[in-house]
Amino acid sequence: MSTSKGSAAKGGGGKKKEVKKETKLGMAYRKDDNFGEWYSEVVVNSEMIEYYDISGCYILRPWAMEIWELMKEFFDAEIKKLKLKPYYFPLFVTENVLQKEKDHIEGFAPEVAWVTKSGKSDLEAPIAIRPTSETVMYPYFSKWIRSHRDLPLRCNQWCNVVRWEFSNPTPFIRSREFLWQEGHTAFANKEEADEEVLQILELYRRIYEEFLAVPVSKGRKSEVEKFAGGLYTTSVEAFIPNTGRGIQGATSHCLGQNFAKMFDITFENEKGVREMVWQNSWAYTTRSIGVMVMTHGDDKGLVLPPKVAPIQVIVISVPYKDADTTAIKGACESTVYTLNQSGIRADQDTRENYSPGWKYSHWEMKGVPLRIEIGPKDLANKQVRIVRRDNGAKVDIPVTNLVEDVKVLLDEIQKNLFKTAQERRDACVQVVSSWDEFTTALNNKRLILAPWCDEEEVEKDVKARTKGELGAAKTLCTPFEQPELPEGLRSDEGRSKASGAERNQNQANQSCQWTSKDAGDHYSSEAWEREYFQ
Ligand code: 86X
Repeated sequence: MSTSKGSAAKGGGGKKKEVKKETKLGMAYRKDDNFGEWYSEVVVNSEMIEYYDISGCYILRPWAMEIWELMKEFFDAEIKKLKLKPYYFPLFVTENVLQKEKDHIEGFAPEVAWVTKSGKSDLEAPIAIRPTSETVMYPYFSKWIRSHRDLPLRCNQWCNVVRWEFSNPTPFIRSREFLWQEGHTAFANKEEADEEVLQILELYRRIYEEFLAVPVSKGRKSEVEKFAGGLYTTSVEAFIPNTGRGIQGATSHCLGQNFAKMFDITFENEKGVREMVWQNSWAYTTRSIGVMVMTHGDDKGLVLPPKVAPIQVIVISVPYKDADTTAIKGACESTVYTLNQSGIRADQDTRENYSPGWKYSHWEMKGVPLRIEIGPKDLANKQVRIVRRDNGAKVDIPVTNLVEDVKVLLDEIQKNLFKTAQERRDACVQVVSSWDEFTTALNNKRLILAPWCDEEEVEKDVKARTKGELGAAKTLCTPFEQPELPEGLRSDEGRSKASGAERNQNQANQSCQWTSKDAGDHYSSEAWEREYFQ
């Protein structure tokens, strides 16, 4: 069992279920009773995570790393088509270079971790561990880019980064060290940069929706929530119904020419004139795994979408007394073999010291999409029994149809998980048009779609006014897909001297913005909050 290290671990009120005695398996907490404890328990019991003796650091076990690898495989193949090249830049950065970006680093400074010693002696100067790699990479962009022929420059690296967060660490969601890919690109003009921002954002949407089966909304960040070092920020935003909080899934920035100025990244154009490059940067992290766990997991544990399941089908023999165990074993083996041959990730649990019932619970806990049971009756009938993890449905299928039927089932599970998650999220959506509706919806854990003027002052006012025990309102993004706005909210009639929040209500004149309670995340909010509210 996990300790209560998880963020949402507090909150109480969770009733412990009786843990099955003979097996020591099963979940002690229910998802709807105590979401925080439930989450900690799922990630540990499914063998994704092991807690570590440094707060905010976690061991990622194969069950998590294999999911990460599957996503990585997809993403790498896609960005290769966009001519991205793999790089690896060092983990360390000198204080001097880190300070080059000082305008943006100020708010983040408390999160930077430093190495100050080797052995017993102090280093001449402390060295920072990368919290992100702009300052590590861009001095070399400046060196490598000379002429328009050197553009575009497109690099991607898969690595770890460290941000020494102080609030509520949560496995995958908010950890002090995490894995990500960071893409950094430079172009000769803004149009090419703009195009790439959206190409990458679409890949992020596909990772979430097609692989993790998590519905997300694509959109543009507000001026307050965007990366301050850039021109504009786009993101995919997910929503966790249990907490009523939106969560940033990934982000794709157009940096404009800000960094080109800071790091002197220029090129000579066709006419021999020096110009500054246009840059983008984009990233998604292991947080995506946590969002998937929260979205699909249930009271039996993890539920994995087939596309990211390290094992898609687990085969378990059910040898009743007096059964021909050798024949059953043989059938299990050939079932796994046949499935593997057609590219399905299947395995069998041959452990003899565990009962079939124990194995069912174990693999349910780990979220394997399909379980195949083979017993004497199945053998006699030349069939296998298949059980779905997502809805518990059981079917007997003839072995002759095995591969085809399994493929159809895996496909159905993938679609069903997405559809169910989408319905759950959509049920939380509320379109509001007044401040009263807004605060009520916020307290009801809604995902709010509100008319929004995107003025910094207004956004801060809304945050300040909603800041309380339950968590301040935080804008997620202005979705690219906009609803029809009712008459009266579209124009900017009704401007008044009212305070920010009311002004927003009156003045909202262009588009709707997703808003929910603030979850806090790796990317920005904590640091910004410190800046704005102290
Ligand atoms: C902002 C911006 C950007 C590359 C991305 O979002 C995609 C990938 N980077 C990251 N950011 C910081 O710049 C930052 C800096 C320091 Cl020093 C820090 F401690 C934390 C940070 N967090 C976010």
